[in-house]
Amino acid sequence: MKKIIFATGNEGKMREIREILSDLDAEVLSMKEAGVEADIVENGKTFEENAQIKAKTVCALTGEIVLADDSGLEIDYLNGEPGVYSARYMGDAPYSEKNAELVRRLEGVPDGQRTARFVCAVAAAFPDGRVKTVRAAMEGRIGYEEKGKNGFGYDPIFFLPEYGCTSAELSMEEKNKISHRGKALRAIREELK
Ligand code: ITT
Repeated sequence: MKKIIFATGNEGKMREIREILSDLDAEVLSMKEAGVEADIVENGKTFEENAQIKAKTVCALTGEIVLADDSGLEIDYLNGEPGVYSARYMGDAPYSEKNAELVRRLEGVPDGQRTARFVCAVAAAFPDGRVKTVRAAMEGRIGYEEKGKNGFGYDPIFFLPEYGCTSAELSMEEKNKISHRGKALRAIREELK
């Protein structure tokens, strides 16, 4: 069976990735499972650049097909912040504090101006040097407080108007059907067949 390494250390992402790629005729291994240790410097300016850096670095180290996800939350009222810095925003503070701070920064801002999106770029790096990159987004709004226990990161404050709940209140299967990550991975899946 074909082996694919997913260059991520984020377990929340990895759970979703396994479900989304479950019908792929390949064994999908996390970096940890593949025994890869790499301290990758994500110094790209875009989600695409960072996804490519991660995928290419691990592909060069292993000689295997490698996928990587670079994602984040763009809040329009904050000029796209935290964006590509979503993982680094407020350093090691727990997400309960990061979420509370973002809600605080939008205090008094009406619904119509609370628009935001989760963005995900996925890069696939192949041992022959080819690199393929796709991007997808999920549109929503910043809520007024944390709601829901599913998902990870900023999910509890990401309100989906059509569903009347946050992405942390959806089951993983429901989130994967509509999420930035689900859409990007389904788009790149064709390249892996
Ligand atoms: P890897 O680089 O090892 O994959 P990371 O967490 O550092 O893990 P990123 O640099 O891509 O990954 O940062 C993505 C951050 O964006 C992530 O840590 C969350 O804070 C946020 N994020 C992305 N997708 C999300 C989602 O589906 N739900 C909630 N938060 C998300």
